Amino acid sequence: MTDSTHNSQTNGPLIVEGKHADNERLKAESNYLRGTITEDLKDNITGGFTADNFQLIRTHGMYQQDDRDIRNERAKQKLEPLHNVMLRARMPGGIITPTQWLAIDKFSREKTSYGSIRITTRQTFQFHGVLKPNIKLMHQTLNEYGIDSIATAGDVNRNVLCTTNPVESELHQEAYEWAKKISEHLLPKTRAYAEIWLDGEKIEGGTEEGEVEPILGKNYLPRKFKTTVVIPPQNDVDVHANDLNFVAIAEQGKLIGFNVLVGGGLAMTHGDKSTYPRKADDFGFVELAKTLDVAAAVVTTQRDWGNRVNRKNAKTKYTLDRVGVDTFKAEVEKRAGITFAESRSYEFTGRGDRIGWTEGFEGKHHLALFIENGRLLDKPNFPLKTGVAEIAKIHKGDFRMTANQNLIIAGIAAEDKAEIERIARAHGLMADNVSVQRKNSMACVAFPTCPLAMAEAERYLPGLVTDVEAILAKHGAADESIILRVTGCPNGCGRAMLAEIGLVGKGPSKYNMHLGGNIAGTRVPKMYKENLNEEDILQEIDSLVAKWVTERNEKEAFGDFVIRSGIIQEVIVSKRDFHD
Ligand code: SRM
Ligand code: SF4
Repeated sequence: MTDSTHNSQTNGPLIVEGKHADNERLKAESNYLRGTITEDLKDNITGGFTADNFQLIRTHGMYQQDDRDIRNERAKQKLEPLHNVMLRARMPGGIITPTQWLAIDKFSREKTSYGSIRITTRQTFQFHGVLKPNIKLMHQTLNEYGIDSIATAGDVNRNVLCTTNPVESELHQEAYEWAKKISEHLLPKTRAYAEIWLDGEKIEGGTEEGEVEPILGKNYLPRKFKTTVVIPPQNDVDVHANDLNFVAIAEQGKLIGFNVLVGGGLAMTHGDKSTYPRKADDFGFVELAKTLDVAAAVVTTQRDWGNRVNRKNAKTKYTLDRVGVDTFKAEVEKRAGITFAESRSYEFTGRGDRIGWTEGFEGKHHLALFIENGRLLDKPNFPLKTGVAEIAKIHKGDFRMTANQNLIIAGIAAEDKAEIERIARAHGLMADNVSVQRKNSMACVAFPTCPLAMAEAERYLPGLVTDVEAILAKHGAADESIILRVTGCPNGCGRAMLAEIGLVGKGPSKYNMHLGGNIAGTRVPKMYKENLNEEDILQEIDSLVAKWVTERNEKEAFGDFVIRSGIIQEVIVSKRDFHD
């Protein structure tokens, strides 16, 4: 089965005319992402970055933040917010070595205010709370260990995801190599990062568009851009959240090419019907040799046709809906010098990580650890972070961060299994009583660090899951689960817009409830009830679960049930159905 939905075939203008958003000016004037960041770094009067640099540091993988729990208190004391940066590393496929892990562990303990390592929904880690005097040191430390944070934020192609399952290792290895190649190919070519953070040799920026950035251009992309390589039947990377996806097609275990899916994305804005989550469209199959050409062609088409006037409608998903899927696809074919072949058959059957031990290729063992919300921190009785560091000290394989915010200790030799499990259990990283429901639940960061959060997410999820576990048990379904995701605002970082129950922050302790995603992650859920408080949410889940367990067909998943039984309408074409 191929997952094909041509969302729309409109033929709107290729270019949106009008006054460009201010971000376009600042990118154009930035001298290829340099701005005046170096000068700003020397300014000790403020802990933050000023003017355009506030935005430009994003293209170097950092966001300026402050602790929202103490913001009002500091304002009362007439103090500037406690500015710091969050850093997000570039880790295609989420692979990190034990030596690299020990380095980031040390930095997070010694130089960040929160002391945590946060595994993200896009297979990498974030530091939160790095003060200005430590920023350069941070980049230099990471660089020493072969890690950078180039283009993990901003209007560029972000960290490239790759299915994490190491069981079919030969195929995974090939797919991972492509994730790395695509990441490198689409990376900004400017030397700004090396110059600013690593004291690299200064090279003049170039003046002609295309001279320095042949793919991204002088103004970079109209908006953020996200890419995955996925190995069916696992859809752990959630392809429909991404602008560009390469679905690995194998014959006799060897990778032969990719089906290409374009135009997924999950964000929306409350009250703005021109924004909506949207699934990616299937463009067809391409042979391996043309992979990078296709990647560049999709990126450059979006670069040239994406909306630079209104950032809310600037992502690839809106470009496809404006110009028409066939028009966009034909342009990609022209630019890549190919004709897409008919998509090869594949099927997605799930998205979760196989928590616990699995045995794979060449007699190696893998231990997937469930990390709630991806937050690695030493908590009383749960020294999770120390546990991972202790494992890193003896582990000879590597670590793989998953897009479900978990961590796989991959490639463990048989003789090391017992000791690694002992360490994991002793540090609270492995427990037999974690429910399937908890493993299938996810939340974004939200408070206290995210400036856009409207409601709690990461801090709300653990208690909510305990309540949902109790509801399932009450209805005799303790061993079952519903894909439950919470995001603190409609940007959707916790991918609630691909969940069976998705909660989207609306205001303090208020959420919109969406229903109807499916297990495979190929359906967008639709709003069921608006502005629910935490008590309402539990009541709604209680009555929905009661109906599900009594009225469902055999083995019918919750998300399928709510659609079949008419509780919610299926979203087939987002632009038409989502706000309907
Ligand atoms: Fe996200 C912005 C956290 C995955 C859609 N996201 C943010 C910021 C940086 C807030 C900001 O702009 O100041 C958040 C920082 C919070 C913090 O304190 O750490 C933030 N996003 C995250 C992470 C850490 C959530 C997590 O719990 O793991 C994820 C980091 C991924 C990474 O490593 O790169 C994260 N963000 C996502 C995803 C999910 C995905 O990609 O699979 C989405 C939805 C998919 C999509 O893009 O459509 C997502 N984040 C957004 C958006 C909305 C973009 C849009 O199309 O409008 C914003 C806001 C923006 O860009 O204007 C945003
Ligand atoms: Fe912040 Fe909203 Fe993303 Fe959550 S969904 S991390 S609240 S931007």
